[in-house]
Amino acid sequence: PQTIYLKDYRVPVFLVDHVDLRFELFDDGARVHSVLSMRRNPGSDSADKSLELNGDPLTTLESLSLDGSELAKDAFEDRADKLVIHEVPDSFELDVVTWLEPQNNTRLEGLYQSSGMFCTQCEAEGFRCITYFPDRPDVMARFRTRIEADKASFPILLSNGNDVEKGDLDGGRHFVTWEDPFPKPCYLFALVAGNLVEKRDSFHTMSGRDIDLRMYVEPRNAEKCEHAMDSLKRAMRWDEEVYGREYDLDIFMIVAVDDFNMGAMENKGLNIFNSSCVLASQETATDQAFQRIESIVAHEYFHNWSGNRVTCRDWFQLSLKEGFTVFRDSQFSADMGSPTVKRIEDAAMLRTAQFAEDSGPMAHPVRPESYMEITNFYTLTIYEKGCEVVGMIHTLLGPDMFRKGSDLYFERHDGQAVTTDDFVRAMEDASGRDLSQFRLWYEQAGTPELTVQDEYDRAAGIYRLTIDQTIPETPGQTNKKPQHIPFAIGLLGTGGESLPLKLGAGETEAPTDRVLELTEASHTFEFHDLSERPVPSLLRNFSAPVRVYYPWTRDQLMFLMSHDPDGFNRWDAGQRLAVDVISGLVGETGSEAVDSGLTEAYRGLLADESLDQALVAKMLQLPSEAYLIELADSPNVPDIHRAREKVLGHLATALRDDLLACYQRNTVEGSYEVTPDAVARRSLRNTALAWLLHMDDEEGRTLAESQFEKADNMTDRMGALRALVNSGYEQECERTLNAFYEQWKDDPQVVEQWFAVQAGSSRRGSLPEIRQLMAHPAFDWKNPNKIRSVIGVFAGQNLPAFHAEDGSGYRFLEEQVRRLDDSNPQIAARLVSPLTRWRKFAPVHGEQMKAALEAIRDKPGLSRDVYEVVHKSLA
Ligand code: HT7
Ligand code: ZN
Repeated sequence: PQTIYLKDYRVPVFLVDHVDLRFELFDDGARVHSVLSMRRNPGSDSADKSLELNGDPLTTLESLSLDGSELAKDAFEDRADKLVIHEVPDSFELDVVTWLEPQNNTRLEGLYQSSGMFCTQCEAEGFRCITYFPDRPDVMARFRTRIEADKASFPILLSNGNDVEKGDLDGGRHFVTWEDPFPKPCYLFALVAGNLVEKRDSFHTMSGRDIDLRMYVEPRNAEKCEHAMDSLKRAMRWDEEVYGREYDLDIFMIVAVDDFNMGAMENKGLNIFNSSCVLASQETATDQAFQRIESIVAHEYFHNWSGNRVTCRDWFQLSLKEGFTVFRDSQFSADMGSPTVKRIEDAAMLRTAQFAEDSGPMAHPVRPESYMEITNFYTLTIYEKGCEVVGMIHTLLGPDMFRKGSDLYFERHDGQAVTTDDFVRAMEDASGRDLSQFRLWYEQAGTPELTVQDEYDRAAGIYRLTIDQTIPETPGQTNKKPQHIPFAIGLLGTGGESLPLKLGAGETEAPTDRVLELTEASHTFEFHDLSERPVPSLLRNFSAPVRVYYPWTRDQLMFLMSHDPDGFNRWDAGQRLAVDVISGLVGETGSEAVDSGLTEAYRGLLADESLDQALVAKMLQLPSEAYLIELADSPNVPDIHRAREKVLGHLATALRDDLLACYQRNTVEGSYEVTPDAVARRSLRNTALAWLLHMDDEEGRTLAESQFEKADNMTDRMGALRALVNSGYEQECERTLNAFYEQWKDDPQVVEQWFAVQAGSSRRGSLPEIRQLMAHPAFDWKNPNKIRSVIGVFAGQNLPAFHAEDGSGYRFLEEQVRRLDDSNPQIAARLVSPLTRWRKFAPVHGEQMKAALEAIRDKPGLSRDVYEVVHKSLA
């Protein structure tokens, strides 16, 4: 496969002003008529008379005419993925007819069928599977789309924009024509045809317009739309209030489909969602799912400005829209719930998974320099690190200047396809700040490492912090330059009070919170007028996506856990303490004691009702196995698993009474609500239950069974089920799993949760059990959600089984990737990910992981998607 380089970017030679599409949808395929009004780009420097359009080998070209005359066979070349017309005038109309087979499209890109309905997925390069087109985001055109289909089977026909015409046709068929007034890249094109129910609502905008809001779902899901619709309205209001952005079309539509490669897609005016990311009812979705839906609905809606009105010049700029939009949806979720908890969740995910990506063979900058298959670059680095980069600009500029910058960005670039550099320039121009060094965050891959040393000069009353910065090598990048890092800190006195941070000797008034700006490889900061040695609170609120090394003592960590006014650092101190305790037990086989400090710290958390219960719920979660693995050198996963289980077992035994009391105290009265307090209470109860069942406590078992029976919501039902699945109560677990399945077998989203709770359990998810799940009638190789909930969860969450000493977990994944590579290469490439870090693991594991990668590499006809991941991992 060919590598595409950013340095080779050239402006398009031909532009498309208008696209007129006509889709004829049939049972055995679809015919697409496309009329493109094209003209030479005055800004291009090519004197070449030929025109190149992108296409796909699975699409058949039926006819091709230029300005009304059918082109002779020798006037063009129909290569597998390209159509080259040898000579075209400077301005012309091109008529293309293609034939596709959506019913056989298992890749789920372009036009395909899901549960009998037609739908599209065009980002990143799916439009070329529908018709020949200059499929690149800097070609923006106005689209008019006519859809024709059987009226009884497909009463609903949707596309972008406004419906301008509809009517009946012969043979029981009908049509609807849609017109989108906003020029857009073809990746934002969408079409849906199906037998769907419509849920309507409306939104009154800040300028007084009424927007028609519509959700389309399969009839069985009619009662699961309310939460998404409410989330949408909250997001629309929030974007007006916080960013001054109003919705532009008269209609905004959301469609739910079962078969979808990712979470959702922001097509102009017609967002398409994976059912699992939009449908919810209290009986079928957990609190986490409710929160995820709110944030994804908001994310896709926010793209209307950050992505659609202002889009990417090329796919190297993907983070321009994704990083900024994740930042916007994180701000939104923080405003809707608990900002500290949201920050903890984001940072935990980043430190576990994005840091791993950033130190592995697929590490790439937020603005990559090259790729083979762009779908492999929808990564945590582009999304989450990209979000952190925007967040650091927000921290450096402050909220008011940041808003001025975003206003300028939207105003300056409305209707354009631009670069991350344009975004940074708007921020600079609005604020007057120089962000030239900051741009390295977009260019250099790898997670910066900060080593912090301190000394206290009692006689002078000065506390010195020295911070050294290094950025590790990543593929293709050595000798990195220091980056511009906002480093938020505070200092605490022995009584827990926040001390003034006086950076100069003469400073009288000083804040107790400061953002230090690191720009050099090493900095020393002096804090004056300190009568005692303070305890440092470093990188408050996780102000930059970096690793911090400082030799905290366990006493300091326990102190910060209970005194730091920064909620994030309270949580972080608890995590560091637990990591230290668990790491100390890895590989030990005797009956080493677990530090009583950790037990007492947790006892304090369980008992203190004056604390923010949402924060307590987070603090009670032990560091995940994935995070412990990420922190370790040459990790032995089964050893890490055993050490963590040992600590959990010890805590559960020592804190039994506290856990029972916590369980009883946090019963949520009244009707189900997804408020931060109710979510925290359910989380606390379910954590207490999980811990009790971890040591097979009889009272815990009774509580779990009764909670499962009586629950009026999925959070509690799933909490009880998960606790039983991870306990030694095999019969009770079996009975409950069966009862659960019997009750919910007709609901695919619930069945996915049923698969996942088993596949992710080290007690229930042995390889033979995983194979049984895959042989279950509800498992479906064509449905990405089922693949993710069994194979993805096994390899990503059931770590001791995946990393079994005999290598069976790796061989299993190899087998599944090879199988999926033919039907859905995007999903296959994503599944390879856990194998890619083979070099990190102890050789006994690493060599077996490498062998699995080699076996995948050697599969005949390997897709470009999997090829790229495997070859880069083995390089
Ligand atoms: N912008 C959307 C990306 C997306 C996608 C990319 C590749 C293949 C399938 C896909 N489905 C959706 C999602 C988002 O970030 O909003
Ligand atoms: Zn997005």
